Amino acid sequence: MIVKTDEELQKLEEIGQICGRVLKATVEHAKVGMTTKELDNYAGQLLEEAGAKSAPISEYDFPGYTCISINEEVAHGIPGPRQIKDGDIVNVDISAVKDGYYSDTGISFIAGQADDPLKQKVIDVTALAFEEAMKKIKPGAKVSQIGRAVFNTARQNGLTVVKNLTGHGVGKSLHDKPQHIMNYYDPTDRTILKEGMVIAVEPFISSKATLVTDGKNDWAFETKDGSYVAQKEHTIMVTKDGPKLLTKIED
Ligand code: M2C
Ligand code: CO
Ligand code: CO
Repeated sequence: MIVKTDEELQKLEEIGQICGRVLKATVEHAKVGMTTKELDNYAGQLLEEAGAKSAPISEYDFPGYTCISINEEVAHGIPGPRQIKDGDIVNVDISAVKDGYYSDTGISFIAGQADDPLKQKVIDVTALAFEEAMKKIKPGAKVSQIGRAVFNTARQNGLTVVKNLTGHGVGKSLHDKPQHIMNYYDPTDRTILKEGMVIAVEPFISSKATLVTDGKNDWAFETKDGSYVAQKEHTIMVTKDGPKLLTKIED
């Protein structure tokens, strides 16, 4: 969506901060030995207390309040009986709606002690790729510059991007226009960022994989090569002064 009024911005800020706070609390609550459904119930409770509804449920009838993906599951992991283990790469992705306005945010982290330094590197480079993408965001810039920045950051650090998972517009629906914000340079995408445009930027960076495939159920996207993948996602609004991160929680 493109924000036109102060009321719209205020509603987006409200749901953005709810998603950001729920993500932070859920990550802090995650412990080795907990099941992903226990973690999801915790997030679902916080969303309800904030007066928000899970977007995956309201938009897609997804079987969970949130998406929780572990290791080979890269995205759309269904919360369930799987226990979080020491050294797992866990991704929590929170998207929710309140008063008709949507927001989306996610992060990957290592549960307990990492057994391989490459896992933390993939997470750190994902954060760096996100920051490099933010530097490209201003009215008049091409959307394709986001993907270029993400891809170059991954490549310069000896890592890959997962090419078939993308960012997207957000606001009046979870997956709004522009439909896809690539994590690589797509010269055919001539979409221009406009003032007030609301988008979810979400790099997926891997130690090796360039694609995900359908996984163990109707939802999960997975890798089959044992590689590590991390995601970082914020909902942002394009302003004259650069990106305004609606889901970021200032500490
Ligand atoms: O938009 C995402 O970040 C998720 C969608 C949840 S709906 C089940 N919040 C996403 C992740 C991966 C692929 C596409 N979209
Ligand atoms: Co998203
Ligand atoms: Co998301």
